[in-house]
Parts: sequence; C-alpha cells; structure tokens
Amino acid sequence: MYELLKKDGRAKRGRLHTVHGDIETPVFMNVGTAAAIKGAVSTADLQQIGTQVELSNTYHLHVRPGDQVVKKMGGLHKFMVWDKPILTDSGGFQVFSLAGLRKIKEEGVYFQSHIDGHKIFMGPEESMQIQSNLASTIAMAFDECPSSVADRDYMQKSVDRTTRWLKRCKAEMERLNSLPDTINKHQMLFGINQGGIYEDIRVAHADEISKLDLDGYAVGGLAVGESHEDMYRILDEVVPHLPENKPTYLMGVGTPANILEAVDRGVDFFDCVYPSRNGRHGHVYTKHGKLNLFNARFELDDRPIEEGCGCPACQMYSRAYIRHLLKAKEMLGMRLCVLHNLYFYNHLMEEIRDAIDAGRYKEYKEETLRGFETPED
Ligand code: PRF
Ligand code: ZN
Repeated sequence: MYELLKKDGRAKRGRLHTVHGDIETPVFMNVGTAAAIKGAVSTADLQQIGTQVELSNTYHLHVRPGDQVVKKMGGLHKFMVWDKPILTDSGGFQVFSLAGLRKIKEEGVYFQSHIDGHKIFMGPEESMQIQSNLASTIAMAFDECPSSVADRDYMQKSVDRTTRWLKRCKAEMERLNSLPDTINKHQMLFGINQGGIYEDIRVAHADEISKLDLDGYAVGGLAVGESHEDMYRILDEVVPHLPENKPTYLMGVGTPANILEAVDRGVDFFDCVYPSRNGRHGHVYTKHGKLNLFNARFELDDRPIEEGCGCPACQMYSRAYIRHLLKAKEMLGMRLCVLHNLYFYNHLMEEIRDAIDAGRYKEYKEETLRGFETPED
C-alpha cells in the first residue's frame, strides 16, 4: 500500500508499505542484475550506503543460476542475504536488449540465451512464474520496449499487445499469490506504460492501464536514445494520467539531473546502472559534477572524492590512493568508486525527500543542478 505523504508542486513524497519493510520515496533502486551489485559490493555494503531497494533481473536469473535454484534456496532474499525490498524487472527489456535472435508472437517472445545460445520462450505467464519463484517484493509486468525509432503503426500494435500481456500478468500473479507453496504471497505487480515518443499513444495507454488497479505504474521505453527534452515532454504528458495514489517508476533513469527533473514531474522510483558502471571506470559523482579519477591532476590529491561525504571510500581514502588502485587495476579501486557513487545517489534521494518535506523542492533542484555545472575550486 502506497501513502502519498506530501506534494510540493508535482513532486511526490511517498511511502510504500511492503512485506519487506517500508520504502521512502522518491527512491533510487540499486541495480544488482544477476543478484549481485557489480564491483564486488556485498549486501552488508548496501546496508552501509543507505540502499532501500535492490533490483534484479528475471531474465538473467532464469538463465543463471535458474529460478528453480533460487526457489529451492528459499527465494532471492535468503539466497543473497538481503531482507529489504527487492524489485525484479520482468525480462521484457533484457530480452530485447541482450538476447540473440528473437521472435515476438502474441503468446510471448522466442529468443536465444546470451550465455549459451539455447532456445527460450518467455511470455507474461512465464515471467510471472519466474518472478514468483524468485519471490521478489515487486514484480514488473512483461512488456515490449520498442525501439525509440519505431514507426507509429508498429508502436500502436506493440502497445496494444503490451496491454493484453499486462492483463495476463495480473491474472497469473493473482493465481500464483494464492498457491500454497508460493514463497511471497504478497508479491506486488507494477504495470508499464509504453508508446515511445508518441504522446497520444502514451496517454491512451496510461489511461487504460490505470483502470487495472495495480500496485504501481512504471513509465518504460524512455532513455532508449531519445533526447532529454522528449523524455521530459513525455513525462509532462503521461504522469498526470497515472494514479497519483500509486508509486510512479521511471525505468532505467538516469543521471542525477534526469532524476531531479523527473521527481519534479511526479516520479518516485528510479533505477540505473550509471553509478555502478561509472564507478567501475573510475568516474565518480560529486556535487560539482563527475570526476575521472584516472586524470593526472589527482596524482597527489590527498582530499577524499568529496569533502563531507559519509561513504566508506571518503571516510578513509584519498583521491590519489584510489587513482593508484584504479591504475594498478586493483579490485579495491573499482569497489571504492562504486560504493561512493551508490552512496551519492542514495544520499541525493534523501536530500530530495527532505526538500519535498520542507516544501522547497524547486529551489533545491535549481541549486543542485547549478552545482553540477560549477567545477570545484
Ligand atoms: N521495460 C522494462 N524494463 C526496462 C525498460 C522498459 O521499457 C527500460 C527503458 N528505459 C529500462 N528497463 N521491462
Ligand atoms: Zn564518498
């Protein structure tokens, strides 16, 4: 159940009650695709850096180690030793972005594993069954995320199929949640809005899925190559057509600036690989924009990545030392950068929540965006 605690302009401050505890929103979910946060980050680390929700992928875990293995091990929470909320993405997006040869039919998608090429079929029912075996807190509906350059005719047909798939997901989820050997009988289901950059298709789809009384609603199919202006325009149009008293999730977004803009348009869930991926490449976030720690100017820099940062890296180590670790290809270098970046994102969300609570979100957003553009002294 979602409580809308406060609105400041269109920005929402909410709380989602789940069987694995409350989620304070706006929230950034930390991406652990194959039940692991890349960069040798443990679940104990996640506790330390303020993670509220971990995100894993249906497709990856189905391929390896297999959702039956996870189920036999008591579900994802037990398997990875994480007792807070977990959201699983449905596999739809990953099948389209990763898998080999694929064929989309009314019943679902036929494709090849990116690990060993073997043939797999996944449709709405299979995706729900796998997510039920994983026993995540929140399951995502099985959708098609069409290319950002798909033509209008294709987009309409795809969105209509995604709606039919969503209804099948809902029926299957209800069935699975009532079975005696289901691990999480309170698994939630979020629907996904699609429609590319065609506003009218997006809005009609949002209206239609809003009638299904799901636990939350995501905006998918953005950040797939369109401009930031298009993304913000679509959010401006679509979010008002999604239920305000349910969580709104912008999938796969984004930069700190994207998040600040999307919160201002009513979004309250986010996920993105940027903090972990950039961290593995020595790119770290600060209030004054991103730094590349490989840069020679940090060779003798004895300051932490960011003064005042409470993360494990900044508590102990200098930029010069972390730069050395990165250049020596020591795993610790990547790990420290990833921990800092995830802490940065989690902390940014905390500041966002505080600003909404205080009714000063607009000012906070403008100040913070200005900071990102102002290099440090
Ligand atoms: N659908 C699903 N997962 C996603 C997306 C989507 O459209 C995106 C798009 N940015 C990221 N992850 N199921
Ligand atoms: Zn730090």
